[in-house]
Amino acid sequence: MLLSNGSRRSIGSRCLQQRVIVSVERSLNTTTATSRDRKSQTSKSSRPDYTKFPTDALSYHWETTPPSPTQLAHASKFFRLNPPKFLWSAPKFKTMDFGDSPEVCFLGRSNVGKSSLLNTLLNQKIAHTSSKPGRTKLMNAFAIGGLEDEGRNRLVVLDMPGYGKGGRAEWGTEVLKYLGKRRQLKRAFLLIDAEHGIKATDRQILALFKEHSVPHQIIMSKADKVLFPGSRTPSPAALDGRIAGLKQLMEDVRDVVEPDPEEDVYAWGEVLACSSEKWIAGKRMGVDAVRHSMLQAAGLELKEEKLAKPEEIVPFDQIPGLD
Ligand SMILES: Nc1nc2c(ncn2[C@@H]2O[C@H](COP(=O)(O)OP(=O)(O)OP(=O)(O)O)[C@@H](O)[C@H]2O)c(=O)[nH]1
Ligand SMILES: [Mg+2]
Repeated sequence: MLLSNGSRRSIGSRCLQQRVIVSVERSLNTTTATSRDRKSQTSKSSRPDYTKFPTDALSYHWETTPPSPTQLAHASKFFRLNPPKFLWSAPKFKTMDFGDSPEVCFLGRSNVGKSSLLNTLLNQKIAHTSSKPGRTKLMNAFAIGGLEDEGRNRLVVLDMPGYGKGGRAEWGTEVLKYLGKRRQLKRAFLLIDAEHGIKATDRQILALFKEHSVPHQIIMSKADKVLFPGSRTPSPAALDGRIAGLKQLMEDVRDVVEPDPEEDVYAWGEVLACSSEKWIAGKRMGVDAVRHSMLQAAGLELKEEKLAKPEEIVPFDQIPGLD
């Protein structure tokens, strides 16, 4: 299946990943501690150790291969080394700046967490956020990899106003123009709140993607609210159950996003779940996978073939048994 950025996806065999559910390890045994140690260990033991959290719980790939740890590390480093620069804000499509850099945008209902995720992805509080819907009122563009458009390692990221409650009809018109006309748009990331699932307005956007052949991918935002609701540390069994619930949700999303794999060629064959707030093993949950996906959309990801060692070429006359 040929996608707009020219890459080919393997289809057919459903990539049903084996669910590796590992229990949450509780930290440190405190029985022989001195009082100072005990104090520090108590604070540590109240924080669960999620280093064995099954990272494959945060994504569902049916036509793609999950990124390798090296690719994830590369994506993380790319954004660390390339801090974002504010480019422009535009109320209307016709007032947007044009450039040739590859572009990705973040769309979704108001309050779904677009601006927060962007700040997390870009390692800077550069986009405005609020607990009230309707905070982002303009289309805001940020450049990764320098302000000058030299065509190398430069990615433009757009934070869009939300739709639905708190959104405004005129923003919808402008976003629609953008989706229909923007040549540089390599992938639209549609955020769906993991707690609330797909709504009617999301389905309308999905229909627009289809109508305008926009490459798109679903991101389940605020996954912490599903996996770690409340302040109590979940028991391993409770966490396992919630992980299974999230997986099911992602599978259900697939059926809405890509009911016909032959026809819906612009739907990227994976769903990623993440959180802008929850940390696991020193990283924000699922965020590097989203970074990798952004780079991949722009052709800037670490290509796996670069990692492979060149194969040794055996001359024909030295192949055993071919005398
Ligand atoms: N628990 C949790 N809360 C989040 C997360 N991401 C965002 N929030 C909260 O959700 C609220 C809305 O976040 P924003 O990033 O402003 O949402 P938005 O989609 O940009 O909203 P609009 O600009 O109004 O369209 C804020 O109170 C955030 O703190 C997350 O991953 N987990
Ligand atoms: Mg916003």
